[in-house]
Amino acid sequence: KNNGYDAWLRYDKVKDDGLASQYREWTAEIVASEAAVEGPVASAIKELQLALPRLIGQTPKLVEEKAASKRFLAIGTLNSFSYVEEAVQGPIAALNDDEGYLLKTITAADCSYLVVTGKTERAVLYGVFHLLRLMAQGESIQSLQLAEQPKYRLRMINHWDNMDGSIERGYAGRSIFYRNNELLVDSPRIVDYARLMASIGINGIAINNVNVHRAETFLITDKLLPQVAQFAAIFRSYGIKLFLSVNYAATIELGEVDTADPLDPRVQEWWKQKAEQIYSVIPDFGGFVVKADSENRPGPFTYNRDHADGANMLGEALKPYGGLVLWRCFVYDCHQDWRDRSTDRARAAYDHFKPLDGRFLDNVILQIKNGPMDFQVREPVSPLFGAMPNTNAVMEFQITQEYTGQQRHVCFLIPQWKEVLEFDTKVKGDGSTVKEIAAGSIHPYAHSGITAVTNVGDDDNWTGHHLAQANLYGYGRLLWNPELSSEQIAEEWVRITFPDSDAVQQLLVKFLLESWSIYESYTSPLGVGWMVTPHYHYGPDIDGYEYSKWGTYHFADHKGIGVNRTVASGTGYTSQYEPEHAARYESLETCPDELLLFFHHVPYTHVLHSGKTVIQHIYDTHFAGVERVEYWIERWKELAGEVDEQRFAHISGRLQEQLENSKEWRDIVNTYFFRKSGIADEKGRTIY
Ligand code: GCW
Repeated sequence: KNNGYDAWLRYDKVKDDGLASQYREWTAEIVASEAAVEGPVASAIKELQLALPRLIGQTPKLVEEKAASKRFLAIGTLNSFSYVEEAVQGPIAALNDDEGYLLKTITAADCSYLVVTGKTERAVLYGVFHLLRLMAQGESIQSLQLAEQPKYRLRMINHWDNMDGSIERGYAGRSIFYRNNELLVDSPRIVDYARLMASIGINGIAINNVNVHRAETFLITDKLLPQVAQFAAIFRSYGIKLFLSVNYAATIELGEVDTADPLDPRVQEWWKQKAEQIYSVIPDFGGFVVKADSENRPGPFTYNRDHADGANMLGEALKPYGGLVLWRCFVYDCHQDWRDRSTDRARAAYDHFKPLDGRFLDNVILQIKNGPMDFQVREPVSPLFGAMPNTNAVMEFQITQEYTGQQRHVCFLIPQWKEVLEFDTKVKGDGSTVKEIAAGSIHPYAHSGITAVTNVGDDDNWTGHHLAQANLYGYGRLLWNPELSSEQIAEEWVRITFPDSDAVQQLLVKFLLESWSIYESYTSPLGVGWMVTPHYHYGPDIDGYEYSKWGTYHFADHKGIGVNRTVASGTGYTSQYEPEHAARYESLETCPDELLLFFHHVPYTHVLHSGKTVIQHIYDTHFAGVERVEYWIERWKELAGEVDEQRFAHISGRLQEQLENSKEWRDIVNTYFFRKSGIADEKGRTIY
């Protein structure tokens, strides 16, 4: 149990006797007429049957019609009840969403009951998970009146899993879906994974890497589709649609058509038949995720066609079935000459896609990374997001900690994502936040939402670091309700995951909330990014990418550092923002400190708004970052005995590794800039 496998679905025994007996009273009998039919309601009942014995040591009695007890739980879609309708219809009607649910205590003449209901089975499942979350946190369920619906329609997860079992940028073991080019259809983990995902409201999962290599190209063929369909069936019973990443050049790769030209009728016909074939085995198939003309993947450019041509060809094929195309905008020149100062990778997505606005079909959605570069610890928000009013969009986050410590370091990413969501793009005046754009409330998108690259693998605890589970949990919760604060999300997660100790809960919340800023402080400074070991992206290598083809440079010399992205004298990237932001980033006076080196090349002696010089800021933050890691390790040690030994030891071990690695970062970054600049640390600390 303490290997972390249950994650936030532990359902540890409720300690408070009063609450436990309250829960027992309300859940002794469960009325659920839909329990027998396979589907999300049945899954919800199963979850209750698993959870309640653990939480309160009582197995609920299932009944089909109205219960005999004076208090009971009633679970089902609105239509499944004959007797509760009036009391719930009003609040349910007020939910404009078929995923919204109601938890309501109803007092009738002869009994009181708690009803969990919604318009669809999926809504009921979400409602039951909410109820269980309340119990796991020790909240009273006596008089509930709770109606909730998700902010985002698409709440997706992307896996970068390969069929050989490896995971691109995976830091938690091997794939839970594949091994040796076979699908693990009998693995019990798949159901548990679906439970975890449904419990945080995820409704779409793409099960393979966006880099679709040869083996995965076959996922859409007779050979493998029946097995993919088995995964889809498990997902379906948890309200989740399965998506696949597809190889843009599948026609060629599979040897069926000798071109992948999107305007060639043979290619179009091939994909239409492919769609028909997929939907014949997976009737609720979600659609395709596509990485095309990106990092050496094939795409329409080969045929002098553009992204709209490519995406629409697939969109046409999926349209009759309601399928979606998630077309990624991570398109840039990955064969850049580092000597060429005019090409700016940050500009690429906007330059490629913005001119295509209005040309994409209704079931095509552009998938845009949160920053213009690549999931760095700090980046400005992508100027492409919101810039195409006539094109559906989803925001792409990265839960897997590729550039944020690879699940060896603690880096709670919810605060980062919240900053992105709260960013007011101004595309339609004040209030045009990313949060609202992704919800489709600024531009009238047909489809929108949020997706993210997940951090799970087959490690016992799914995420490598126990504390990295908080990112996965928080991701789902944030998508359901982005008004939740980072603190609320962290608190919720610790209370469910470490229910035994207040001291542990208090410490972990504080640590999690500070962890992103700690990681930022000892890694690359002031938004400049990178400085990581090439390819692996763990640990420092200041010049690792400096003379490479990847377009990721810091341009440090003996006088200064940073990338000049101004219109006045740099790459002109700032002009991709709305005028207010463009002006703010363009000017040294108004550019925020944390992004200074993303937008400007400045001397080491440049004085920040904080009052420090750039070089002193680098030294100070790097020393401070390591000190904070040391501080939290000391605090954590004080909790010995408060946490089960297994998790205590695991977390202690990872913290030690974080400390060692943060010292490498500190000393290498500080030494590098000391040697480059020749400027001594004001405080005379050790620099090598
Ligand atoms: O962040 C980069 C990663 C690649 C990844 C790519 C992408 C799947 O280093 O591993 O490839 O982004 O998002 O396509």
